[in-house]
Amino acid sequence: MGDIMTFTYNPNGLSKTQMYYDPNARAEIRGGEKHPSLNGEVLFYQLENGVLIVASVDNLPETQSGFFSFHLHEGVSCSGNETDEFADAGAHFNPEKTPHPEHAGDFPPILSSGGSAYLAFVTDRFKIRDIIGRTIIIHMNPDDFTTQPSGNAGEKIACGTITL
Ligand SMILES: [Cu+2]
Repeated sequence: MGDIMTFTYNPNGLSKTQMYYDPNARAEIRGGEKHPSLNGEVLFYQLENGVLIVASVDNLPETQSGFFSFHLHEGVSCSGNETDEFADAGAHFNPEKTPHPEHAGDFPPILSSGGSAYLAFVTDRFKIRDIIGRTIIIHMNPDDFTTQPSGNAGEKIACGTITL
């Protein structure tokens, strides 16, 4: 992957990733009513052996652990209702009907540093063509990777729709 990304280091930290290639898909993440300043971007790059996912998020709320569950959900809308702002994001993307955390949509958690987070990882659990229109969700709690069906992830605090 040395080919695909460069990092620029400066005294203030690591700058946002710069890619040589345009992403194949992206999702713009926006916080819900309780977290209006929360925002982020998730980029998807189709590789030969999987999908490279690069996420940057700012203005995460302060929590004890600093970890937030991060999933790809099967629903195609960030709309919701009074009790769950992003209810229409639905369940985790799980075409194989496996238990959590073997869902295709199960991601590594986000770690906040002073409200900001950055992570990059590769998953071979889906192809980009399978996920266009679906939703990326950040939850309030860390994922315990055990509880069914969603790791006791808690409230959905931010959502974004994946577009080409
Ligand atoms: Cu989730």
